[in-house]
Amino acid sequence: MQMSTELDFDDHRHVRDLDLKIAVVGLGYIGLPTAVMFASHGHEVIGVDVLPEVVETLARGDIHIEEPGVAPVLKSVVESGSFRPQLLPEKADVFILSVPTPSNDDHSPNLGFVTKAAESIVPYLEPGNLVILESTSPPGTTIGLIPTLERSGLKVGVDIYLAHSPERVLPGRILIELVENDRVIGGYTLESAQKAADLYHSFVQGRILQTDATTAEMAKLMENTFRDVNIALANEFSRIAERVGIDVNEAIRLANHHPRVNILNPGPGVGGHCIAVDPWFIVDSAPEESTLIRTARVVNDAQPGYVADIVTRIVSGIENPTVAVLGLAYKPDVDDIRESPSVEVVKHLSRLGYRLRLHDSHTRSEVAGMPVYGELSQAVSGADAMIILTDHREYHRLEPDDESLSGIVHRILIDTRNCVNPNLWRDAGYAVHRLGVGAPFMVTEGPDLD
Ligand code: SAJ
Repeated sequence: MQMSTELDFDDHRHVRDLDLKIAVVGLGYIGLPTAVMFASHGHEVIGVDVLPEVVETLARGDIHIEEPGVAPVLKSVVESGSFRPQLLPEKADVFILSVPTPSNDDHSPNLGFVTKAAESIVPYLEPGNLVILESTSPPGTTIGLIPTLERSGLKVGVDIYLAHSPERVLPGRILIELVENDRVIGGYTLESAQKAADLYHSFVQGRILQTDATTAEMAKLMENTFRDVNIALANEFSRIAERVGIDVNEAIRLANHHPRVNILNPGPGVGGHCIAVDPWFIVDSAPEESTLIRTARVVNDAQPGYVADIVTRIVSGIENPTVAVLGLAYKPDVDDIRESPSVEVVKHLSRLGYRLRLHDSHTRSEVAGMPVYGELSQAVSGADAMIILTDHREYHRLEPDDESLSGIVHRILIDTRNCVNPNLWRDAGYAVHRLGVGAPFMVTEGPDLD
């Protein structure tokens, strides 16, 4: 079906009076905030999760994820009875599937959770129901659910409505972005798209953009692929900068003054469950056409090893060096260390035989069998070098004479996130090495003509 019209609503109709019963299947980082959002906007919401401990925690009004702002809303919707977590679905007007779509080891998409979620709602489907897939999915996944849904005896597009509405919110800002971001809705039919658009108007204040389901799937994948390719370009520029002897950060800052250029930032790699995964869904769908996308993935995946090589060069003169690793989360100011490039760097350094002391005040997990210290002084004490891998706000604010750094043995700082002011640290006696900076990049004195 071709639906090229982009219908958007100038009047943000808030259809609180719809008062629907909505079952949200999958109560993770996206499903839970979405469910409580609907529950706090006039709908009756059933939250479904296969994990009993998640259901029990939520039923008490407690939360199992860290995401600003969600806990108080959850508490109030549990208390008011508009949100009910449970293990199995039940009859409802709308079913929203919000389950993970991970990659297999060979990077092929693993749609097992989506299939199971779709199967789980089949016994409860009734004429007039709307089914929405929110999980980020390879092109064709939504319409691929039709045979499963039709096991209910109902015809999709005739008896029930089907749409894809990819989430596109940023962890750490989910509640804000659910409301403010524009939302793409892909319908199997025009009517399906319209029904889903009406529903999301309950809380979305951004524009609602309608299209067909497969285009919506691709639009979401293209957003994250755009970012991945752009970060790969920045990482490649940083290697080139080291070779030609310039500061890549300075060059990027200058290039971005061009009104149509926006280069992203180099770093130790790309983490999270989205940007490093989604491009592979496109590669899997069209391998021969995806050479650039595949290459970008390879460049970004190689970055932790590249950073480990830099460390090796820098500490090579020190016997049995101990390296303090600053920042393990996959991005600044979050606690999430899954798929984190910092963890990959730690594994590389550990394989190379270095003694490591890890710091991250946002997470208390173990990494590669090593404790993660919450106090910086614990990690730095006795270290021969420090490396910043995640640009948590606290590292930006760190000063070389900070009490927590007094236990460092050799004053060596490696900054992979353009986090510190190098002159400040050099003045304090530190040897500062920055990713993407080849020395020397500026002649500060005139040539000696004697
Ligand atoms: N990174 C860089 N350099 C940069 C920007 C990011 O190295 O210039 C790294 C980060 O350190 C991190 C990784 O990329 O390791 C990804 O972080 P991110 O903040 O760019 O994105 P995510 O994965 O937290 O969330 C993305 C978002 N997508 C886009 O910005 C296009 C979000 O809106 C999506 O909802 C989310 O993926 C998703 O669920 O798909």
